[in-house]
Amino acid sequence: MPAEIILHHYDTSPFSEKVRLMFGIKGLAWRSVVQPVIMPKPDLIPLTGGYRRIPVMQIGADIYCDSQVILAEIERRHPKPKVVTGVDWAVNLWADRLWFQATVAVVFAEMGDRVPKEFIADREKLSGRPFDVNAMKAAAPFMRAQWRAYAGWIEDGLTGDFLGGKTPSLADVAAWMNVWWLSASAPKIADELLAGLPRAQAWRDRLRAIGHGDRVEMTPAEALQAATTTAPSDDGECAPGDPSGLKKGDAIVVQADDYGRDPVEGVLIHLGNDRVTLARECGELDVVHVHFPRAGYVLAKR
Ligand SMILES: N[C@@H](CCC(=O)N[C@@H](CS)C(=O)NCC(=O)O)C(=O)O
Repeated sequence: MPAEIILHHYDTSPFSEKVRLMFGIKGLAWRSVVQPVIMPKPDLIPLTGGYRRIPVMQIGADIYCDSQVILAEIERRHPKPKVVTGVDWAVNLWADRLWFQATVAVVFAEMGDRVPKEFIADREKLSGRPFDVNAMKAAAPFMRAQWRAYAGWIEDGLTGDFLGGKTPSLADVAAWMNVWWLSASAPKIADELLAGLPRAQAWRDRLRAIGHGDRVEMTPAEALQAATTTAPSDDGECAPGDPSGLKKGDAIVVQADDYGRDPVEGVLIHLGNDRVTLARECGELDVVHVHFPRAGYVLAKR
């Protein structure tokens, strides 16, 4: 029996929503492990080796960190229907970074005063910057204008039912996260910012109707067990001439280049333009392969 797809996530996580929608588009069955919204995450860190962000996908002893590599792996294992086309990955990074920054500012300008202080302290540690609700309120008019400009691109890009044409593409999935989160946490503002954009509004309803595939809950202990009873899926290969100069077997450290930069150490086993994989041995787990995207991550020799 093939190993199950396990998603470590929590329901309010926008980056997880990208993956849940991808499961819906592909019609996949998956297991859901709900992780805490703030540190500590004692059931996640043993799998990732230090990476704390959400979502993380696990298939047996393969651990995929970051929605970029998660979506790429789902597309690779389940190519139908095809979701990734053209320069979708570039659109994905724009939606993850520029558009998301605007969404964060607009959302927390609205609900920042109601957020528990433990959450604020956690996110300050994660970003290395103050979580300043007053600054977000002051920036809100500018950020709302940015958000509206980005939503306008969606309106203009919708020549069919989806940005991908007749069927949803990765561009739809990437953009959806921002619209979904704002609509869920500040519905009145979302409606204001989508006013006069009828195609974007109908697109939001269409994506919402797709759902999340077939979700069944799993305990963190079962997920750890799934990692110990399987071996990683393949041995990987390192493309010669990679600009990093790194070679298979090197002891390396990988970390995000934006926030949540907790380093993950391991032995390099796969290096391509889109993905880096390291092998880690950890305690009661034998060997797990931990996969990260290249775009947005920094690698160094230890
Ligand atoms: N580039 C990452 C960003 C992930 C991210 O920022 N996730 C948020 C939740 S949506 C997070 O991890 N927040 C801190 C936490 O949950 O501990 C990705 O695409 O997965």
